[in-house]
Amino acid sequence: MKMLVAVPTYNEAPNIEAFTKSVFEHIPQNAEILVIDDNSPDGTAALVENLMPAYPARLHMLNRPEKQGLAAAYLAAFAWGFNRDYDVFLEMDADFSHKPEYIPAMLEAIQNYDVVIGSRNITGGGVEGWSAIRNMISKGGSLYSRIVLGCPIKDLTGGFNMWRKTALEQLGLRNIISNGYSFQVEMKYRSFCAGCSIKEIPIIFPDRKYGKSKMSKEIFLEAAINIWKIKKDVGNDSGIDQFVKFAITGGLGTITNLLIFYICADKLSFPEIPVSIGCFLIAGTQNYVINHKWSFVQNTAHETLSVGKWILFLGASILGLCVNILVLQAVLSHFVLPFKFIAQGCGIAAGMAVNFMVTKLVVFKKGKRQ
Ligand SMILES: Nc1nc2c(ncn2[C@@H]2O[C@H](COP(=O)(O)OP(=O)(O)OP(=O)(O)O)[C@@H](O)[C@H]2O)c(=O)[nH]1
Ligand SMILES: [Mg+2]
Repeated sequence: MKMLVAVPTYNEAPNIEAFTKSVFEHIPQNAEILVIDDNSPDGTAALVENLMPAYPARLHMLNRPEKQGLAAAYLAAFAWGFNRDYDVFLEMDADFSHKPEYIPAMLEAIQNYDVVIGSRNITGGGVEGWSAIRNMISKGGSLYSRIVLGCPIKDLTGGFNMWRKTALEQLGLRNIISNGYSFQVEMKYRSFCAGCSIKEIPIIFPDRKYGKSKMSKEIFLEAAINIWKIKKDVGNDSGIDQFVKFAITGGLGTITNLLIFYICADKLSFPEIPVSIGCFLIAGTQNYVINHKWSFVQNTAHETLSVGKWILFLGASILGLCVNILVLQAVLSHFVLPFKFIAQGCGIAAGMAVNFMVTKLVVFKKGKRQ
């Protein structure tokens, strides 16, 4: 398998030469390195250019005009690599926190997995030279992300990861929403949701040797909030989750429906069928809004409420209404009931089953975003 090592750099002049040499010592002959430099003021790019003749056709660089963040750098690297014949991509920091010594073990593991994660949080892995506070923040951050996302990966935040090209192609890279610290979390969570096979191998992660850390309170806070956006945007909507939410939404709609029906049909003695239609329109609108905002939110994350979809939703519900009315009529004509709304309840139950299937498969059908 042919590998591309992608190395984003911003002010890594003190590290980049020794780092590049060390990586070349640990990768196969056919593997290559791509440095993505965002016009580092400290002249990182010039140092890479000086090294290029020593590694003909194996050391590449993407020069970008300004600092655009880690995610943008990696996405550019993947796009660059997709057009060439690499099978495997490795993400790596240039500051020696990701030791080149681990690359062979990762390459071995990628033979059998789609994704290989250099993990600080499994037996044999860990960090070196971090204060207790920083360690606690990092561990807490990983645990927090795992719980919020319901994702079993132990090191969600780390950036030393190897991907098969075929895995990257499944992630929907065009839809990545993170451009900071949460980028790595999002990438891994997307691979988990896409059903990729994932292997964590232990790494010891020393603090950067030279240069300044870019971590700050603001970055950390932004990442903590982003996790929720990622969950909302990427999360696998298990059919069960969706059904439970749809049922709760339907339940609320039913209460609205029955209440109006009871007042109009039972108390005011209006004819049942027109009342049922009125109930349907009101409860249907309520259901559309709640389903859009909640039950099917993962499918609608990039859409606003729209008249078109509302009509489609009501159209889908018309089917449910037809079933509703048929059942209502059947129950009314065959049973003697203390209240007519009981028959309407039966109608709603049957109509809702039809409604769910059509709503899920037609109205809130997942778009072609992946
Ligand atoms: N191209 C590019 N590289 C970046 C950017 N921000 C950070 N990097 C590089 O990405 C790698 C990881 O950087 P960060 O995630 O900021 O973490 P760090 O600065 O290493 O922080 P510490 O490890 O805590 O010192 C390093 O090689 C950085 O030089 C950016 O905006 N553009
Ligand atoms: Mg670092």
